[in-house]
Amino acid sequence: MKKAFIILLSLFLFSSASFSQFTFYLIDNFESGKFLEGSKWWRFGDLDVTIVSNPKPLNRDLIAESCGDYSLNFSGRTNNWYVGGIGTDLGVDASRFSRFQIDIYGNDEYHGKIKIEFFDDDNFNYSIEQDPKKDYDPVYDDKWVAEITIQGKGFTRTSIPFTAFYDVNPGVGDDIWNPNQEDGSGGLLKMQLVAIAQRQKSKIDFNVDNFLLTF
Ligand SMILES: [Ca+2]
Ligand SMILES: [Ca+2]
Ligand SMILES: [Ca+2]
Ligand SMILES: [Ca+2]
Repeated sequence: MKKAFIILLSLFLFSSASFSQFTFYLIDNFESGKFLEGSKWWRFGDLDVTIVSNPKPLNRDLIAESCGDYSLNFSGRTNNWYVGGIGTDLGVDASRFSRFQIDIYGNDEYHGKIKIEFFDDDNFNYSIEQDPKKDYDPVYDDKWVAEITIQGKGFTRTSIPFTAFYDVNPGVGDDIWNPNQEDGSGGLLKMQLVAIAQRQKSKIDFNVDNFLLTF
């Protein structure tokens, strides 16, 4: 109970000063001890994912404590930078939020990057049509990307404002960040996390946790 309270408290502290209302949208924190592949998540490329127990922090560490018991390990090797990723359907009106937050536990040896990808619905049909012949790029909707460099050991919290994401398909969609469910748009429909190695031929190995939309 105490632990649950600490987790909740730290999420509040880092998402908003307001205690009066629910101030974040939790995408996943893996505290179920399961990676729901096939129902909640899909996986692509050569990325391996495993639920792992979080190390107990040696000193007080609010962010490590807020990661609870479990996080999701990403591992894999590549000959050409790209390893693979995971994705989930969101289907939320994200217009009341302004940031994406994630906690990442790095590795001494392998750093690399994680790309965060968001898809908003611009042709008002609650779906992201993708072209399987063109890397599954969206046909009618925007794709927004931001990148995070993986640090060393310990949980690093990153909070990226939506304004820092950039549209990677100018001319497709309306090139406007509009994750709101208005006029028949499904809003923010989908998120993917993609692992990129630090060197062309290398490995990745890090844990991710607490995917949130926040203020
Ligand atoms: Ca967790
Ligand atoms: Ca669409
Ligand atoms: Ca676009
Ligand atoms: Ca858009």
